[in-house]
Amino acid sequence: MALGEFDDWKIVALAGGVGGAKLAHGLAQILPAENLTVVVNVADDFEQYGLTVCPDLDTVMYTLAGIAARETGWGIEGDTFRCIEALAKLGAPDWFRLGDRDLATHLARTRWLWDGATLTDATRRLCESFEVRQSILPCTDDLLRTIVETDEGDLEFQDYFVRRRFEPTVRGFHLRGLPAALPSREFLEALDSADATVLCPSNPFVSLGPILALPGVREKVAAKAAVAVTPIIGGRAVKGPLAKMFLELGRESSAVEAAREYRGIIRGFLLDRQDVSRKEEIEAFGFQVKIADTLMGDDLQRKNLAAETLRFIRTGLSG
Ligand code: FO1
Repeated sequence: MALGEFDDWKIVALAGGVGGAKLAHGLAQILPAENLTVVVNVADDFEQYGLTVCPDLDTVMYTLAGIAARETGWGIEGDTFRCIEALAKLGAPDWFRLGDRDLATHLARTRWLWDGATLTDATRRLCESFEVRQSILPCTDDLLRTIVETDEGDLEFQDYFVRRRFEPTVRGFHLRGLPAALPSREFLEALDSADATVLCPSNPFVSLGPILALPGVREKVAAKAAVAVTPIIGGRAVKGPLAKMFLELGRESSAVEAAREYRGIIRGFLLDRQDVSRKEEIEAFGFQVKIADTLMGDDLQRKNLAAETLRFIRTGLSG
């Protein structure tokens, strides 16, 4: 790839958990740091031991800092778990595995929030400490929480996802905090100054859904070039419960159904090579479709997919 091919471009990436962080890392490898803003889901944040835990923000931050745990994608590589083990001995909950160094992040953030900082401010301070030069923004500074409606009743997101290992059958979702929650000023400004928006391969219901549900966001994203990268390859989610969610909601688990969620928002969709036979169905939504290798195993695959995504926006989108 030509050095500096995308130097004059400002991109907003919308991201959730591990899949979103990987593409954000690919974009970070090819865009000047000041030209990339990653806007992150906060609807799976929660409070544990009185601490504000923001898993998606931290996953993106640790990934861009190059310190994310390699095997899981979340937490810090090489972290120890002495505090949570001690907490378990005291009878405190240990189902959410917070590492010792990771705990420092939650302690610092919670302290700043108590002192009156916004989540945007706290995230900026953390990014400075971890030497992340790209801008990472929570999508809102207001309370926004995904509630998963299941056959066992309504569950808070991490209760469903980690404590119950996404076993309950999903019936639907709603967001606590809407319609009061607003996109942050910084998020809206980033959208205004961006050339294009990339919807990372994150769960459309529980990762990108909450960001797009904030008042005015859909319209602003749709007003410029926006593309999404498929979160489903060959009917399977690369990670997490998306395929299971589609089936439980009575839908097919496919890239077509994922693309359907972005009607009226995006102009282009990156479809995995494995799913080339579904291309026309996605084009029928009015999208341009680009076939690509969307699995991001290593740093080079992340970078290549990011470059393909930006080239698609630059040369492949009409109108
Ligand atoms: N996911 C798990 O499945 N089990 C965990 O114990 C766990 C701990 C954890 C700690 C810090 C953090 O930032 C993320 C953590 N995650 C854990 C991941 C997280 O719950 C999910 O990846 C996201 O919320 C889904 O996007």
